[in-house]
Amino acid sequence: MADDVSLTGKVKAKLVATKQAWARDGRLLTGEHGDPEHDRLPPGQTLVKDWPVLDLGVQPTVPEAAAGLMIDGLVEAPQSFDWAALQAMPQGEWLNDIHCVTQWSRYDNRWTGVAMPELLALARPKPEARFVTMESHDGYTTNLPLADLDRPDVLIAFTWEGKPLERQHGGPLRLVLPHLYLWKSPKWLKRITLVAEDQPGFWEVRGYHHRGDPWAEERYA
Ligand SMILES: Nc1nc2c(c(=O)[nH]1)N[C@H]1C(S)=C(S)[C@@H](COP(=O)(O)O)O[C@H]1N2
Ligand SMILES: [Mo]
Repeated sequence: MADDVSLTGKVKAKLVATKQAWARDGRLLTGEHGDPEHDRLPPGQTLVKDWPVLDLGVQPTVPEAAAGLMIDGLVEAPQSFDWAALQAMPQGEWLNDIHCVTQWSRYDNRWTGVAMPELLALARPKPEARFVTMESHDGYTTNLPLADLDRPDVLIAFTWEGKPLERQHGGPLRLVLPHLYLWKSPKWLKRITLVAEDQPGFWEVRGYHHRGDPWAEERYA
């Protein structure tokens, strides 16, 4: 699968160092606990109208022929969906708000894609699977409790606002997981591995929270 993928750009070492320092210093923390029932903006966040691009600086070009998703690890039936298989799954539409730990939030993003529980159900998680690690074409990794992935509001997205997802935002496919900070939503996703023990990913080993609930300001570990 990865053979057709070309990488452009190089890792932004300065951005990584800055974000690591934020985690060390506990930057942006307000100490408030937001209430999603009454508020729309989580504590410490700023609303933006445009859609910022945030990544390590290495943006892969993934042709549809090379795009797909593997679901493996602690599952009864490991899956390897190619692009056509993903398109053949039941498609849905979602509208949600997204929240990046570097402080911006963006309201009313309209996506189409496939609901994550539909894909996980085909793989049939084993009872001992409690966490996932996710891997992308740029080498990025992040981790989650399986329960946070296996929700009907979590999707593999192919379009945004009616257009194919742009490469800079993770096209041709990315995860969209709106209830946690956006670093838990890998762009250019290629693999989800179910595991028994939590395994920290790229930002989590650099001081970021293992779960990342924006309402509880779970920015840092
Ligand atoms: N593959 C990959 N996915 C990633 C990242 C990354 O560097 N590589 N950055 C994360 C971070 S920190 C954020 S805030 C969002 C940004 O998504 P956007 O660029 O579409 O706004 O992608 C997340 N997913
Ligand atoms: Mo982010």
